[in-house]
Amino acid sequence: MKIERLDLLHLKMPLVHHFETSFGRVSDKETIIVRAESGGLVGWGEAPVAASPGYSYETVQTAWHVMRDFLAPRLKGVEIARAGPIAEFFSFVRGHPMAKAGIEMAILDLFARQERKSLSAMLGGTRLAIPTGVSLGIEDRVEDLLGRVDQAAAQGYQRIKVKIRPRWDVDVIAAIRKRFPSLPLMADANAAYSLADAAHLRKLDDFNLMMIEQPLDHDDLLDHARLQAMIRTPICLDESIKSYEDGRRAIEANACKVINIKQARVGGPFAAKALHNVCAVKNVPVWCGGLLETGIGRAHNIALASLPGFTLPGDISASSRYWQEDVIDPPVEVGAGGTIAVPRGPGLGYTVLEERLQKYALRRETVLG
Ligand code: OSB
Ligand code: MG
Repeated sequence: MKIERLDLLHLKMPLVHHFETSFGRVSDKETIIVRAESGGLVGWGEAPVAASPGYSYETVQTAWHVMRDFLAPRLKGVEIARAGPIAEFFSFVRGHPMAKAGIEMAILDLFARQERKSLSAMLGGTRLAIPTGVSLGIEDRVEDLLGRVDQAAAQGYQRIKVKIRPRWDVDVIAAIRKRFPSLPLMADANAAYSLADAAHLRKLDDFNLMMIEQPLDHDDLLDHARLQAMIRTPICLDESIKSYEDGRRAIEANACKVINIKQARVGGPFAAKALHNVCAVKNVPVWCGGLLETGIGRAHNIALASLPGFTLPGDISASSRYWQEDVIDPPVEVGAGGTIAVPRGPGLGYTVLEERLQKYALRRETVLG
């Protein structure tokens, strides 16, 4: 297959509720949708970058630049033999995993449509439905967060993750545990602490958390290994795992007991699958994380989470938890048991609503063809 045309769309979509983490609050999600064309078929991907470099160094501007000026030209006239790690063509570009992932997803979708298989089938997924959870941001008042936990539990989510940061941590978790003694609960610090906070973080051991996600620096493994030796709560890494190799090293270094796999963060669906495979061999449980994706990135995440090693509920929630109107039809829905059905149709398995993309697009450019 040759990619005949590649288009980028910069979207800005209003969130139904603001989302606050230790690095800031957002009320809109900016993202890049990738549209790839070949042989009369269209494939879709998403580079779920943000407007600002808070979670990672990649932003809409850097990903646009890297895709337009380096990655897309590399694909010109190239025959891609089969669905696989397209990101391998991109090894001449250091880093920028989200830019690479967006293109790899779109090409995987193209192959899936050509072969009339679902994304899940293309990746080797085995689940018909995936167990899922929700990620709740920092609020102005603890009462507001308790209300949102209440609502999410009633909607059936199988576990609830709350964001923490210094001064919004132990007391908040204690308040949630008091109201919901047996709720499957975890906390995500988004790199807000240092090893000097170990004694404070150890207080979280009293609350039976499933895990604490990324307590320390975004590119650290050594201090996470030290911290894990000092606390009982299992450490899950997110920001620290920027590639398959990072994941392998983290396991060897005992820097974590769980890994949050995000295909955008590790460079694409095939690197994500490889990481899932090594974690299965090493008995490290994994779950599928998210980056507030539109329905397009969300469909890719659902397919990834259908692989057998994704045993823990992830951060793939219903479209309505983020959007008034999603860019796919039907929207992603969570059933009463806290599961999402894995679509069986070819490719994404959802219809992309091009007029919605147009409505939320700030910019569109053909970067190949
Ligand atoms: O750390 O997992 C994270 C959202 C944006 C950036 C980082 C993170 C998150 C989430 C929400 O926790 C995941 C989602 O619901 O898509
Ligand atoms: Mg996280």
